Amino acid sequence: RATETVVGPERTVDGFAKAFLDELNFEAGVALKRSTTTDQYLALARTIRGYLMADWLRTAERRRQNPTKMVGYLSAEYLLGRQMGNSLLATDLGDIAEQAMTSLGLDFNLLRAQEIEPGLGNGGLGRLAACFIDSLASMDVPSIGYGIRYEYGIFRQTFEEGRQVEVPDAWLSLGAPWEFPHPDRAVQVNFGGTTEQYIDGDGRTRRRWLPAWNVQGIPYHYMVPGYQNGVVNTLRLWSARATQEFDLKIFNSGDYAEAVRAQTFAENISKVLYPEDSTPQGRELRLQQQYFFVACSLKDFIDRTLEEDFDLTRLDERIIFQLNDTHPVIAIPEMMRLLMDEHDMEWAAAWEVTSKCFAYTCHTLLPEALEVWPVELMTRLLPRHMEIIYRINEEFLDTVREAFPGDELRVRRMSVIQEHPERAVRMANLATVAGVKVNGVAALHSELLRDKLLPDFAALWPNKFTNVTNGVTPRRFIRLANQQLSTLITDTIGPGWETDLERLRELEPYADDAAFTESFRQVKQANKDRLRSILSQRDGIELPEHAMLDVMVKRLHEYKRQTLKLLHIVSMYDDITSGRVRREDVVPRTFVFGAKAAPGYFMAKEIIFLINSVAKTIAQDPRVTDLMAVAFPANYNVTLANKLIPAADLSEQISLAGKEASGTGNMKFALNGALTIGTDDGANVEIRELVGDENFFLFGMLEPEVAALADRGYTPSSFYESNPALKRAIDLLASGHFTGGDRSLAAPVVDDLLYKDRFMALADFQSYLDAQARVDAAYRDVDGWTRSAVLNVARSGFFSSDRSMRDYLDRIWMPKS
Ligand code: DL6
Repeated sequence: RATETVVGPERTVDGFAKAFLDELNFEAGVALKRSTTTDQYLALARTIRGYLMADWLRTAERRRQNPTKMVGYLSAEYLLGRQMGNSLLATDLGDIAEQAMTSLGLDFNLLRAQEIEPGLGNGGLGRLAACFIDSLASMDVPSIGYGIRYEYGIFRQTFEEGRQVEVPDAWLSLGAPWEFPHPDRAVQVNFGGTTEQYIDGDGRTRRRWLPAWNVQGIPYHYMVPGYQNGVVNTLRLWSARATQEFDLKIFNSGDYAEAVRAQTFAENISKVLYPEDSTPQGRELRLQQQYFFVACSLKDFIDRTLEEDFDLTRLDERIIFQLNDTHPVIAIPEMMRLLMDEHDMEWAAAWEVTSKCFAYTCHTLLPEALEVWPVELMTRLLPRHMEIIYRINEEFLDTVREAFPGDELRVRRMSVIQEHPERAVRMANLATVAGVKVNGVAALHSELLRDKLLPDFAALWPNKFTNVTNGVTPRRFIRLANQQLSTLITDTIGPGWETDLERLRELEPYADDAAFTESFRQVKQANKDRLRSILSQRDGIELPEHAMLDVMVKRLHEYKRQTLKLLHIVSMYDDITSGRVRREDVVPRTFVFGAKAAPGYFMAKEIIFLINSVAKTIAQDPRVTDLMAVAFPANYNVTLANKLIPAADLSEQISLAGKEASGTGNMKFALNGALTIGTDDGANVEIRELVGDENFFLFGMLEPEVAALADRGYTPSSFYESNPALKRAIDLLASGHFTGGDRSLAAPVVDDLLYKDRFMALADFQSYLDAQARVDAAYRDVDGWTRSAVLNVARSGFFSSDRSMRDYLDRIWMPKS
């Protein structure tokens, strides 16, 4: 039999052009001169992926030949961003592809712009997962990502009269050239029904699940290329399909809706990304999604292991599943069920291995964001799992009682089952009980997680808790996003920094080099010019040419405090229009916001409306247009982030201390030479430590001060009464000046700030204003600012997601000891 050797297309302009035409003519069946831009985009994508294919097959074969312990990243979200640029970078085919397209008379950049990014995530958590799988491939770590192939990802945001309107994200509408469906490898997933006791063939009493309904999980494979290293890992996303086709008999009787009812019901499971961020609410479909994808993934992995004839009692030698937040935690009872009910293991043996196969990452500090599932729902949807959870809990609580005799309050706090306000399963507790390790995502977060969120668990198992500070991939967020900066870095310190980001340190001496800093400034200006032209074309937003670019992009959430930013803007506007400051003393600024609000989050949507109202009023007021502008381009996503971040001068990271678990945008900005104005929160703490106090604008209460103020009783109105600048800003907002004279339109946000202000924006206002004054002074000193910006780049190498992966490997996945 001939041996299979997979050879990709030739790496020449002609070879590329030929492969492209083959795709267009023979795969799509279209002649070049009759082809549409979409045809050409699809053919280009398929051509590029053709170059990755040989590496993909080789990587898989190499891993099969030498099976070792793998990392299974279980995440309900992957915010991948566009694939084409990343694939071109990974294969180093950019120039060849461009020349090939030009040789065929095609506009390469126009074709690249056709791609709709797969927005299969809500925000930071999903983007982090995408950075991590990029790093794992770039570091050649045997790993696989598992998730859900949502038919509709995060909604597309539009604005109507300043208000957010959500439009479905039909990201698959042009076809999906980056995915490989494998319906032949479908997996069955059961739901509902009951459980029963029975006697098995060996006379043992056992329990089993008698499910009521099922769906199929179809795997879709995505390539995850490493950076120019010949490695291509796999991301396996599951799509739900009905087990049975539609009912032909009912269809023929004319009741079309009923005929496809079961199909629609099943396919709903992977239809839409759950539109929540940080405040998950228990909804049945969401639990179905979670169970659906972990059931598919665990079965998939166990089947692979069995192909190898591997003893499942040693499964932990083959896999460590990282649980990306609580969304995949139902994998724990599912693993127990699989091992016991389908692979005949006893409880003790199954627990022994299960409790070595999972580790849990917590991504929040808001207690309300810790998922709980009502026992009623869990019992109805997953009755066997509920039984298993009860037993895990029973044994766990015995351990607690043994360690802390007579402390029933502690037992109640630690129980996997909460009793009030309703009986529910606490997924974070379950993950902590079963996980080998629990980690937070920045040093401060891990500390607070251990000491404030899960202190009882830390008292029982201090060694279970660890930290891995988040990171971002330098490939996408420097090389792809900021090509000019990348070239400057490579010209200065040589190649290779993309996979060894600490090498950016070598730039430090250049912070005082006149030629380098001049080039650095030119790069920033070019990125600003590019952004101005993109926003003009994309959103019809015209930005002034010369102004400090002050950017706040992230999900809209009260704890992130977009309102504090808004108060600063209003205050600046008020100072200028009332003549309180001399015009020549004002440092012109352009403020850019990018933020989506969860569709059901009332206050977040009111804040968006108010920002847009302020932006509009400012744009129409000739007294200020030469000094300030506010832009809020709709639909902030990974693609826009890549254009915005490299252009920014100032990065706004202003959450209330103790509320932002880490942040990753903060890292991307620093790496692209923006200075941060920020609180002592999340990864800001580490950014400041690394870049140096003098290159970071710190403000606001520290976390213990926040806690002390909350304990004393926080009354926002007292800050309003005692601070004239704050009072003026709030009064102006409340007056209706920005809302066409209608006070009621500003009232929801203003009243909330005055009477509630859960995240203490008013308490931090003065400190924020003072820090902004320091920003202005620093920006006036052009050389000093550039120096700080260079040092931010040079000292932020720590925030590569490659480092995060090394930390996970050393501390959690494959510790040496
Ligand atoms: O760890 C990734 C990202 C952090 O950078 C953010 O600080 C954090 O808010 C976010 N968390 C979530 C999930 N919230 N909950 N649960 O998106 O994770």
